[in-house]
Amino acid sequence: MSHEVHTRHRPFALLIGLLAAVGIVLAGAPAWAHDELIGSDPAAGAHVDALPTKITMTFSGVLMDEPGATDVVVTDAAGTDLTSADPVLDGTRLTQELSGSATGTITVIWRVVSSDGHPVSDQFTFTVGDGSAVAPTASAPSPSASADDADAQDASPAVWIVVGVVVLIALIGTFVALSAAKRRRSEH
Ligand SMILES: [Cu+2]
Repeated sequence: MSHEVHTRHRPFALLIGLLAAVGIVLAGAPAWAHDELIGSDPAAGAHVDALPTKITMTFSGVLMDEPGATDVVVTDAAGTDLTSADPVLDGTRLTQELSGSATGTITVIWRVVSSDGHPVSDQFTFTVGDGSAVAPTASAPSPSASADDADAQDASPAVWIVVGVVVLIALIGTFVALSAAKRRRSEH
């Protein structure tokens, strides 16, 4: 996004800045918060011995359970679908049953509707089998998987609100400037 400020329009730029600031404050209100994936089993990036019979995902808020709102796609490296039923949503927990004995990199693509009514989606992978020469670690798999990719989405609401406010003000400003120019022209 360009932050160019034309000196001729300095008061206008100041107005945009003020309104953008208001937008940022509004964006911080809880009503704008999206639910995010806070953990899964298997965790993102985990190595497991065999394909589990199900994947569970835990979200930061109670998701909206509407027809078609929730979707989970689980595939192996070849793109084979591994799901064996529709995903089951229970409050903050989403469960997807799997079938088969796929190995290698498993990709989980999910889409849910956040408690604020907005769709949220992302994906993560985990690995079944040792795949390569990677020695399995003796420790237990860590149950708390942070969804790294989800963080990137968190910033977007505030940014888009600011962009929206700036665009709106720019449109109003353009309209006002054009009307003023037209008025001036007709006066002479
Ligand atoms: Cu939202």
